[in-house]
Amino acid sequence: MLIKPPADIRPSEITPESVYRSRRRFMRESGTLAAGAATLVGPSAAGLPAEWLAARKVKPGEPIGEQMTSESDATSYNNFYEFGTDKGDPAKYAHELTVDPWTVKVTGEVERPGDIGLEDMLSGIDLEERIYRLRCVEAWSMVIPWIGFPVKKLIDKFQPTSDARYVEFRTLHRPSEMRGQRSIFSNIDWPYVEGLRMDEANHPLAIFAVGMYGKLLPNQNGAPIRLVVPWKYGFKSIKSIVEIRLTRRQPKNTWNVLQPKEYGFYANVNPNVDHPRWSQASERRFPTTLFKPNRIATRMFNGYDEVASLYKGLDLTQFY
Ligand SMILES: Nc1nc2c(c(=O)[nH]1)N[C@H]1C(S)=C(S)[C@@H](COP(=O)(O)O)O[C@H]1N2
Ligand SMILES: [Mo]
Repeated sequence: MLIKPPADIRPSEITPESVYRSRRRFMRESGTLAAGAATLVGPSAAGLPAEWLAARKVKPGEPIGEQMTSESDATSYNNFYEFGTDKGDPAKYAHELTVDPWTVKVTGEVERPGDIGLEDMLSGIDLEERIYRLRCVEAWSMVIPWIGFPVKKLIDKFQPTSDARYVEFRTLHRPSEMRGQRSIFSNIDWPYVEGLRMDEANHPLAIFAVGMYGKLLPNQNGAPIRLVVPWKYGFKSIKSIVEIRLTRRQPKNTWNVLQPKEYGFYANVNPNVDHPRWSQASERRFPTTLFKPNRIATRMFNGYDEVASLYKGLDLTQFY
């Protein structure tokens, strides 16, 4: 299975906008899209009680002067191969996942390893909104208001040892509720895994998200907790995390294992290093239509220049 090359045409582009919209409305009303809509609300949909977020102060995000992607685009055009390979599959099928209760195992090079319930894990952690660009390796991008907190805040709670050099993250493996994991066409070695160098994980821009658009995360966006690393291609931002392991050695990461020539460990957004099958110099920024593809130039580190010092002396064409 390959991450699909940037499709410059998608259904919303070849169908006049009004027809597309009314079809979507029809599908929603007739229940075809009920999954996507339903996961936005409801007590158990996101692994945390619905009141949980309402009861917490969330520091508002700083505007970035770029148009925000609509909530409906960000929750209906997704990559989450556990639920299928089509962009619409996660919104259709992610409601089949039960995310309540949710436990995260923290293990490896930490003084205080353990299994911990999500609510306990997040107690005492301040939430903030972060309005970030998300740049998929397939050359489309969005601007999404996440709600979360720095990765470092959580990892520090478990007291990394001096041997901790990397952080590995694992997604839930539950084929009974994740139809993509049951698919005979999938060649992904589940669970989906990702990793960061310790200094990357500790960078203040790297966050765990538990919400978006002022609400708990919908399942298709990685409920109840996912990583968001805005200067890297989207596949690094692993969803629905159940295990965090601190390691001495560089962890495997799913897309690198599948196609090492095409997807690296670092995966920093880089307009100067093309994917072997397409250019990374530009991207389609949502909203995009046939008449307005909204193609914009891709920026080094996705515009987050403050991370450049992490990669001093590293040849980014070799360590892509
Ligand atoms: N577990 C898991 N995490 C994942 C993926 C996936 O297939 N499985 N897809 C990744 C890719 S390729 C992208 S672009 C982002 C998309 O996040 P979004 O759907 O919230 O926009 O999730 C990433 N995290
Ligand atoms: Mo992606």
